[in-house]
Amino acid sequence: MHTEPTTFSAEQYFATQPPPPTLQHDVEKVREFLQRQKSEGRAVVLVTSGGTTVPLELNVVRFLDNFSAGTRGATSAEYFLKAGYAVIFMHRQFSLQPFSRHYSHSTNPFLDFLDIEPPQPEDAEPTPRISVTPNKREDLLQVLTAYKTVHAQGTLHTLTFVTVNDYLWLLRAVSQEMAVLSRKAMFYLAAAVSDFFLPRQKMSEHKIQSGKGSLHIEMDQVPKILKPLVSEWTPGGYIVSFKLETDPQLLIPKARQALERYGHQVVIGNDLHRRKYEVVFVSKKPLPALPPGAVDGVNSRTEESEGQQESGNSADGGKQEELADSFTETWLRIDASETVATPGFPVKEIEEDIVAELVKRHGDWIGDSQSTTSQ
Ligand code: 9Z3
Repeated sequence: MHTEPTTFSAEQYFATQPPPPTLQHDVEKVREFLQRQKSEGRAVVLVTSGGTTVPLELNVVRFLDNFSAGTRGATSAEYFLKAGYAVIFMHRQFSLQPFSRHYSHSTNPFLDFLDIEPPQPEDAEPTPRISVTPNKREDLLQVLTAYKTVHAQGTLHTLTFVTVNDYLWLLRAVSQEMAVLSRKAMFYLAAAVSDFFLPRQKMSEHKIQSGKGSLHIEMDQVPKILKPLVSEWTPGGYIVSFKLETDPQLLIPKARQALERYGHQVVIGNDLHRRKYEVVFVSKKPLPALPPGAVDGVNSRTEESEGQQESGNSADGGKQEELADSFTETWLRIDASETVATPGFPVKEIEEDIVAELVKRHGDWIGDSQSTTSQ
């Protein structure tokens, strides 16, 4: 059967695609969490993390997915918690999570640093004990202490999604709840969300059969939900989206385009292969204060970023050049070698610097509104 592609506005999307069955329950829990954080005076950040799936059948056997492991989101959530934020961590089921992420990779499996000690003669019960390998104790103690503290304070709330549909419904519902925090809410949209989906009305009910030879599927575009997020669902929130590209020349033009379209506060651009040690903050002027060591993209633009802009221009007939003056770019870079575990050297995570910069900008943003309202 051939059907025409449909362009869904956000409104049409939610009117035609069904909500996930757990939505109501999830929203109630989020509401309770937010009320507590509000009464305790905390700022709250919604961190989205991991990839979304796009099911191809209603009784789903096959789906499209993407590469995201959830490292950016899980790592950033830890730094936000450390900075005193309460965190709603909305992540793809089974992707990395704050704290446990340190031990869930196959490069650092936790079973490898647990020892079995045989029972001692003085033990009442002749059962072996489990202990932590001595050279791993310090690291584990740090992670465990941070984890226990967060649990005791009740500052981390976790939600899960699998499909792009789950993600969209949850994002809308959670952001609407977060509106009660006004400027004290931050949105850190690091999840890698599919741009395409198969509407329920076009899905095959049962497993697609292989007998007909090749498979042709035409997908529709996922609606751009940043627009209603910014203007309707959570007015006042500080919104940070991510832009992922594999062609570095597109990074800044695309980030600017997103800011122009949606009118939010920051787009963090990252290149697929360089994302662990280099990102660029793109925002509208006026210029915020720069972090120590960061390169000012407007006043002392590097050769490299000039080059990126010029080649970005060709695609849009000079529009980028016109726009260049109203944007600022701040590159955050760390040494790639520091991101790899080396005995005797601490691993540096770029998320530490990303979060520090955002906490500062968000603080300014909250402060701005207080000075405006008190006037
Ligand atoms: C990102 O760009 C994230 O930084 C990564 C993190 C997905 C690259 P990992 O989970 O990777 O640490 O493995 N997220 C946003 C990607 C995205 O889909 N952005 C949309 C776009 O680029 C806009 S919302 O069009």
